[in-house]
Amino acid sequence: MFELPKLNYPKNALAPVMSEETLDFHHAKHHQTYITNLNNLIKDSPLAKSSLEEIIKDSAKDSSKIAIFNNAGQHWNHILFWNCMKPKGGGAMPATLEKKIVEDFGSVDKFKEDFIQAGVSQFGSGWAWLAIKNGKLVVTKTANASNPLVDNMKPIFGCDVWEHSYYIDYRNRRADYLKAFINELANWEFVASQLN
Ligand code: MN3
Repeated sequence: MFELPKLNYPKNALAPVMSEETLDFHHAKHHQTYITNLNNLIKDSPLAKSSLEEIIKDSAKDSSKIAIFNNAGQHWNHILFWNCMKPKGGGAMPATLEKKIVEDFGSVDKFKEDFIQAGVSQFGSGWAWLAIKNGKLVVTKTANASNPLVDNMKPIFGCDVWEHSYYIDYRNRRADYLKAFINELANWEFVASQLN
């Protein structure tokens, strides 16, 4: 049985960049629903004993398991998403992360530009990602519940661009939400910790 992880910060601690109302709906309602659905879908099946990553990789290859894939993917994606934010986030990156980003993107600004563009250009619901692919950092995007694990990458930073993540606070302004996420919420210490 999968369970809703606790947030590492109080629900009002990201305001005004991300409001308590948004976090409350997003964590307690949306994320919880994915977990409830996933638990119901895998109960009494061989997948009930698998890890979340195993469930995602197994169901990604099997179109009859699309409901399992969607709910497992969204559970994994949201766990990462909550960890990628902190109160008064953004700002300077740990040296290890900054060095790697400059190496692979040319500059921190170029990485941020690419990341925001990935989120803005994701048509409909989905995610923008920073992931490790063959030892190199790449920016990518996925639709709906998918994530780069499916393509043998390791996602280390992700932004939810489903409307439920920003519509209360930003209405239709997805670009403003992405800019605020990366410049005022990002927990770069956590992201740096995922490099290894
Ligand atoms: Mn979401």
